[in-house]
Amino acid sequence: MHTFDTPLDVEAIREDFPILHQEIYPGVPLVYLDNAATSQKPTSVIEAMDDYYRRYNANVHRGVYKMSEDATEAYENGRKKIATLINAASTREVIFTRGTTESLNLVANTWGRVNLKPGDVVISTEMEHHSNIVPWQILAQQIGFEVLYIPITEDGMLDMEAFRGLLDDRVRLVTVAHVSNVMGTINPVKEIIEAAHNMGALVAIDGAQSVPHMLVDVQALDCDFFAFSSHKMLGPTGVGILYGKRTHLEAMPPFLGGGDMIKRVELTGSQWNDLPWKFEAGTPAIAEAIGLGYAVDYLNQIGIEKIHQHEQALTAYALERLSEVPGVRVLGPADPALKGGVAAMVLEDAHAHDVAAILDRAGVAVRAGHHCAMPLHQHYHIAATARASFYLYNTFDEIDHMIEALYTVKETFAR
Ligand code: C6P
Repeated sequence: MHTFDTPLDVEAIREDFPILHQEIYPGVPLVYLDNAATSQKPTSVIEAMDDYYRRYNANVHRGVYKMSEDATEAYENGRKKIATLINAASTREVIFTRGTTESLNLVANTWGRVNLKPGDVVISTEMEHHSNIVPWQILAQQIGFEVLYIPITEDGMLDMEAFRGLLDDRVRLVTVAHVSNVMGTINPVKEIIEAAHNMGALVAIDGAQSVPHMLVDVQALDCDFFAFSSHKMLGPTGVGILYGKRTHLEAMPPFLGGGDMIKRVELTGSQWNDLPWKFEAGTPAIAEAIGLGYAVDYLNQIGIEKIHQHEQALTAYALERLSEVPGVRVLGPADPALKGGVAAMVLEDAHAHDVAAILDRAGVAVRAGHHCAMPLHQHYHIAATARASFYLYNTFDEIDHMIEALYTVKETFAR
C-alpha cells in the first residue's frame, strides 16, 4: 500500500478550478495531464478578468478619466506581482510580451541584432523548445554568427563537460531552458550562468517550465534575461514576461514601434519611452496582465515550494507505476528529484498518437508529438512521445487512472 505524502490539500484546490469537474465523455471524468502545454485557471483569475470587462474596461496609460486610471493601476499591479515573484530589482525590468516565444524573439531581435557579428557564437542546447532555437537560427542566417548546442546525455541531462568545451571567447550568449518541457530535467542554470559570465558571455534562461512550478530568484541566479508565459502558471493566454537586467534593457533598441513605446515622435525621428514601456508597443493584453496578477496571488497563497513538493511526489509515484508497465520507457532523469512533473513516454508497440487517443477515451488528456522539441526527439531517434505533465491539482488517483488506461493501450496493440 502506498502512502501519499503531499503538503497540499488537493481536494480543496480542485474546488477552485471549475473546468476539472466535468465528464469529458458521458460517465468519463476529465483527468487533465497536459499542464506543460497549458495550465487550467482558478475561479479567482477568471473572475478578475470578467470584472475588468464588466466594470472598468478602458485602455491603459492613456486616459485621464477614472476607468482608465483604474485599468492602468490594475495592469501595473500585475507587473508588480511578477517582479516580486521572481525578485526582480525593479518593475522596470519586467516587460510584458505575448509569451515566452515572443520574449525570446525580443532578445534575439534587439540585443542580438546589435551585439552579434560574424564569427560570434551563441550556445543553445539540444533539449530546447523550438522558440529558443529558431529565433537564433533566423538571426544567424542574417548576421553570420554560429549557433552551437550543448549535447544531452543518455539520461537526459546537459553534458556539462561538453558545455565547458564549447565555451570560449567567441561566445556572446548562452541561452538555455531552466526545465525541459519534454524530460522535465532541471538544468544547473546557476552553474551555467557563472561559467558563461566568467567568459564574458550573457545568459538568457527560458523559464516557461520553471516559474510555474518552483521558486525562481533572478537576482540570486544573476541571469541577464529570463522568459516565461502566464498561461502555464494558472494565468490566461496572450501575456508573457521578459525579465532583463536594467543595464541591458536600457542599452537595447526597441523591438516593435508604435504607441506607448515612445516619449516623443517627430517626422525626423522619435525618442523612446522609459523602461519597461519602451518594449511594450501598442495596446497590451490588459485583462490578461490583470488575470496573471491574480494567478500569482493564487500560487503564493498555496505556496510555490509546496507545489513543487507535491509535483515531485506525483512524479516519483508516476515513475514507479510506469516502471511496472512492460514496454514503457520514460525519457529523462530516472531520479524524480532531478526533474519537474513531466513524464514523456515511449511505448514499445504503440505510436504516441495512438496512446494519446486511447487515453483520451478514458478521459486522460496527455499531449502526443514532438512537443516543439524536434532536435531532442531526433537525439533519441524517436518521432514522438506521449507526455503526461502534472500540476498542483493533480492527484495520485489520476496517475492510477492513466496507468490503467496504458494497460488498455497494451491490450489493444497486443491483439
Ligand atoms: N511549451 C508544451 O506543450 P509559449 O507558447 O510562447 O507560451 O511558450 C513556448 C515555450 C518555450 N519554452 C518552453 C520550455 C516551453 O515549454 C514552451 C511551451 C508547450 O511543451 C507548448 S509547445
